[in-house]
Amino acid sequence: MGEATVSIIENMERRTVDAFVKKAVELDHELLEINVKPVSLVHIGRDENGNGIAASGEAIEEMPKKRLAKGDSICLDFGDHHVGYVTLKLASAGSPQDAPAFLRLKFAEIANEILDDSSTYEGWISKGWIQEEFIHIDVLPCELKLPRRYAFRYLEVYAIDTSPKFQVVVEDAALTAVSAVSMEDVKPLEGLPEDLQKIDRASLKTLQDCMQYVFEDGPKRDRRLWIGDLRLQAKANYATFKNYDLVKRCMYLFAGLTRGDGKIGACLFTEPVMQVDDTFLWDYSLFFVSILYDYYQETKDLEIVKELWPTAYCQIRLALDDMKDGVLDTEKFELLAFIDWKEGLDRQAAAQGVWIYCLRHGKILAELVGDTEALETIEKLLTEALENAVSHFWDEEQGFFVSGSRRQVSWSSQAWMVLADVFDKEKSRKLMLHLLEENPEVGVATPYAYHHVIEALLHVDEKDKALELMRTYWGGMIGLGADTFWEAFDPKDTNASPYGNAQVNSFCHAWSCTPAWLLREYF
Ligand code: RAM
Repeated sequence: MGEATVSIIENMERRTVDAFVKKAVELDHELLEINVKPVSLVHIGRDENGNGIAASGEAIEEMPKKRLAKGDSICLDFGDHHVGYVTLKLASAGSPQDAPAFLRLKFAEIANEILDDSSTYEGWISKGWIQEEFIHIDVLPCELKLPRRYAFRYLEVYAIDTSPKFQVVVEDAALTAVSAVSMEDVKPLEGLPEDLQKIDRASLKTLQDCMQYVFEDGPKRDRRLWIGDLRLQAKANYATFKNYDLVKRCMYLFAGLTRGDGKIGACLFTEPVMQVDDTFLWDYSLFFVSILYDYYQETKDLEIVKELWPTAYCQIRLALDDMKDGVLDTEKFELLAFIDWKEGLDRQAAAQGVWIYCLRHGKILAELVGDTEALETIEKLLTEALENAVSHFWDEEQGFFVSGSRRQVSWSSQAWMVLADVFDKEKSRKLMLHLLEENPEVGVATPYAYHHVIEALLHVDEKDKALELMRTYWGGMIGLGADTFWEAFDPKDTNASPYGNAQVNSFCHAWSCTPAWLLREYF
């Protein structure tokens, strides 16, 4: 091909890509706003296991009567998890204000965060995510309008210092909560036992608070669009809020903001400009195929499939670059595929499951758009992938899929191979039961991976077992006071974090919202 031809093709591709971003921009929207007031003052303490709990304190009407001198604090409870902007009306009491009021404000999604001491934080991601402000106020009274958006239920106001002569008074507090959707748009599930209703409610709230200008992974952190999270959010959204435009917008963004090599990045930023991040996760880029497939199944919108199919198919072809001998080359980089944050997890077998799962969806999309060449390629890849799943990973003696050179048996490997339909339903069912019985040590670290275990159980019609796990895992978070579900949860270690310290964990995390979908679809 001559140089001129290449550049014409490149320009054409560039134009399509720009057109996708333009379409995403056209689908931008105003957020819904609601005004929320704190409902009471609470005392934050610890239960017998050391977990933070909020004990009911005083009526909110008492707040303006409180005088905060050096070392005093109050904790406002906004009654539920919210995402939004806060304004405080502050005044002084006592003698004239003869020094700045020096305040610390802590915003907390769960009670534990109020008890955390940020000065001890030594995790590997930025401390900047901790929702805490240190503020000097020279002149009281004042209206303190905080510029950041916070995700929280509790707000602690702590007077680091005033002076011996004056105190600070919080006269009023107001929150403008924002989201793309309203909780009133979804009918809560009726007729279910109370614990499941609570799980459903917290799932819906999680999803609502993550639905902003894009589907965010978590409104506390990272506050951006991750494609692995988007896949589960979109499915939960179809069963609940049904905001199709937001999914469409996010698909256009990923398709319009691919990396230089055509790969879809793991996440993207919408500010200060729209740009793809340089983090790449092999499974995440493949999920673009599944997201498009799911969108079609829900809306039957063939036009968008035609438009985005080339981008989707490109992910399948580019995925081959990272494969060796028909499986993901994890020797290249251990975290080439995400799968879960579980420490020590070997991701190769689970990645094979994802590969097959996405190829199956790709095959249906290729048929739909009539791309016979792609269809032929995908069919070939699928046959090979299924053969490799068994020849590389199946251990007949143990009755499990094993992963990597360590031949590791993990929950995620089994779940993904079942979701990929490597075996027929009955054999997959037996595998899942064997998994529950043997309970291999390499379990899961996040609701994201736990979701796939539950979905695999539902896939083989083991509804009771699925429900049992949902009740213990998601119910476990409810038992610890969750209003929304968390990014990471280990029932045996409530302080677990993928980041070396739970202070930066997100406690309203998109990928944990799936019970709202599963309960509606399967029960
Ligand atoms: C974290 C976020 C996000 C997830 C990635 C892989 O940074 O929690 O939700 O998709 O990891």
